[in-house]
Amino acid sequence: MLNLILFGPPGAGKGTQAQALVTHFGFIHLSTGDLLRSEISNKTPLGLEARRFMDAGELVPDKTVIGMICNRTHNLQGIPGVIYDGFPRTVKQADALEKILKPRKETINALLALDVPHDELVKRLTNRGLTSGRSDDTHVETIENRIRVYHEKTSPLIEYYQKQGKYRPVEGVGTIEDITERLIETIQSITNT
Ligand code: B4P
Repeated sequence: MLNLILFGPPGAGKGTQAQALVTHFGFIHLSTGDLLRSEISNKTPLGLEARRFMDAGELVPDKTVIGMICNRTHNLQGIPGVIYDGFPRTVKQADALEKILKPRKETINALLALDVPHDELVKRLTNRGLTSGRSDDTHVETIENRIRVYHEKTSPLIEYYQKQGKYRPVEGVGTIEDITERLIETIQSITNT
């Protein structure tokens, strides 16, 4: 079973592309952002805690997110692969994911990293904020903070997976279809090696 991380700064298109890859390959899509938003709309204690961080453009604490992923992964069997979208976002989360996969004799096969310039990220998220109702897309200061947090806490994962020979950069600017095509080719090159 393939375990792929769809990686990139906020607004890089992780959620958008994950859906296209699910359609193409039949993967399961695990998005921590979607799981957290569902907890918020169900007004669970976890959602109430997470909301404070998300509204400010900060990361939700590792313990909360890791616990959520553990609950969703323990019975994943008989599928071609999993796309982790928005997880891991810290080195601690990456270490936890390895510990979850190891007893199943699995590992992360690749970090598919969408490369998108800063101004394009801000433009995409601001546009989404006009219709999504997402509080973290509404104010440009929050968007800028999310991008800052990405550079500080999440981008070190590039080196983490590069050292393991798993880093696969993918150009993230262009039409959604062109980017999907690039990702499909990259995934096929991984499965053919
Ligand atoms: P996420 O839900 O993961 O979302 P994201 O980073 O905003 O966006 P994504 O890259 O998926 O962008 P999308 O495809 O939607 O995180 C939200 C928050 O949850 C985080 O800030 C954090 O607080 C919390 N969180 C989540 N996971 C966590 C973790 N592991 N640890 C701690 N906290 C965590 O695309 C964005 C927009 O661009 C869309 O409108 C889309 O239509 C558009 N777009 C996409 N591709 C395009 C293209 N090629 N051209 C033009 N526009 C495009």
